[in-house]
Amino acid sequence: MRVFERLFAEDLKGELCALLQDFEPDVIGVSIRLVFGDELDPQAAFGTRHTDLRPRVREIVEIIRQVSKAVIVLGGPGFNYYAVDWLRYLDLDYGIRGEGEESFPLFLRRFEQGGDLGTIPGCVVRKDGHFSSTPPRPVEALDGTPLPAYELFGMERYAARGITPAVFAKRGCAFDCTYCPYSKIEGKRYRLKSPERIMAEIRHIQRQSPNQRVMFCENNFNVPKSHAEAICRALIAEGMGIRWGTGDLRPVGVTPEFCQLMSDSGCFYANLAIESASAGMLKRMKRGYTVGQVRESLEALSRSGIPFGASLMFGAPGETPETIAESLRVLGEYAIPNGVWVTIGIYLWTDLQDIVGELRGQGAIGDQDLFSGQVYLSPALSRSYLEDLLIELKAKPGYQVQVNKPAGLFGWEGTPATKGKEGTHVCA
Ligand code: B12
Repeated sequence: MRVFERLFAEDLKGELCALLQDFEPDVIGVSIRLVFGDELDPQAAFGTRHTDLRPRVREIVEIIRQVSKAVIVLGGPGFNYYAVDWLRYLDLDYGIRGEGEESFPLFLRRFEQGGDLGTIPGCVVRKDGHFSSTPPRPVEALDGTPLPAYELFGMERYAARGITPAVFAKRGCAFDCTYCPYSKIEGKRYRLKSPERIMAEIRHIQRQSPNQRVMFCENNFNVPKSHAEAICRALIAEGMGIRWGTGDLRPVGVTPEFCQLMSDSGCFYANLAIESASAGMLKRMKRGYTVGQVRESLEALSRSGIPFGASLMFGAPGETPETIAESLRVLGEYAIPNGVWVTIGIYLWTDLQDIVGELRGQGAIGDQDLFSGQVYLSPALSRSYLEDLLIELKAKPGYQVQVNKPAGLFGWEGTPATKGKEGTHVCA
């Protein structure tokens, strides 16, 4: 098996063709991470970060087709939401939704030995112009999955770019936040990796990578809290000298004792995923915690010495200038060493987000094509208010703002906004 990493390609066509001609694979898996992503779109107002990445995937697939007869199979987090849309867009026959550890090897076995590819969990197949799919099946025992084949990736290249190796300590999410699809994708029941397995994974990373840091990449690192504590204790006991971070700490149970444990076990960074500090919005977004718990967490982290940041998400249904002011007031009371990341506008990725069903129910979006990118922004946030807000946020030390795709929003850039019923604005 060989891996081609698009991120490091300087001459995409030349390098990819050379690899394919040398290796001559029978099957090529293409992992799609993002549909709309991280790069600055120079056309967009106010430093929005939306860029349509689909043409880049198409470019890769077209290069493959020019030099290889291999069967192409799509997968990855950017594929899961859209499946058939991607196969149509790229004119391909196979993709696998969901977790790949069991399904992809099964696909390869059946491909080689014969058998029905269509019944493989998560498989989406086009046959005679018709698509059929089998529901994904989550991997039950994560400890039983092989350690990631980092030796195929050249980990030093990632380290040189400052990209930290990632560890998933569990899958699953018990919560129902209205804008997030995780609990539906991963299931509500937690499937935990044992601390022993996690330590083995970290040792494996240490052997392969010059990077002596890892990021825990699952949602809500501190849920279940006992699991997070067990990981911290195991890290202390192992004494590996590894430093770890998490991009998603839930503001519940972040006590001084818990912070101490995080700190003692080598935590170099934690993002407190607050999203809102308005009581009304926390309820509306079904975040499942209170402003009091947000404050307790900020208090404990502030005293812990852990370099932490916080994130906010503005613009969900019910958001008003007042609810935003409430959130900013709370955060303004604390020193947040690594700053605050503010996202404005809620991406509508998939029907698995409750907010999408809610908006469809209100007639605010119909059978709209989510694959082309849709963003929701509460209609109570007027254009002039948003312009002032952006100026206010950018003037705050340590605040970073991401505006999700305002193209067409309230006439920014000259395109009229799509106005839904009941005063909801949905921007395409
Ligand atoms: C960790 C993470 C991050 C971390 C990355 C840290 C790091 N060191 O890697 C950080 C915080 C930096 C990040 C940033 C962003 N992220 Co992010 N991130 C994730 C997250 C939680 C996990 C991705 C990951 O590492 N997975 C590890 C691998 C092993 O698991 P996996 O990807 O799920 O792969 C499995 C399957 O997909 C499948 N599979 C994967 N590839 C293939 C290939 C084939 C052929 C097959 C058959 C199967 C298969 O098998 C794998 C094992 O089961 C996902 C959400 C999620 N739970 O998937 C979002 C996610 C990928 N991120 C997302 C976004 C939007 C972003 C940002 C653009 C956020 C922003 N700023 O707006 C940036 C972009 C960064 C960039 N340039 O790429 C979105 C993408 C949505 C989309 N459809 O485009 C996701 C899906 C979250 C969401 N909103 O739903 N992210």
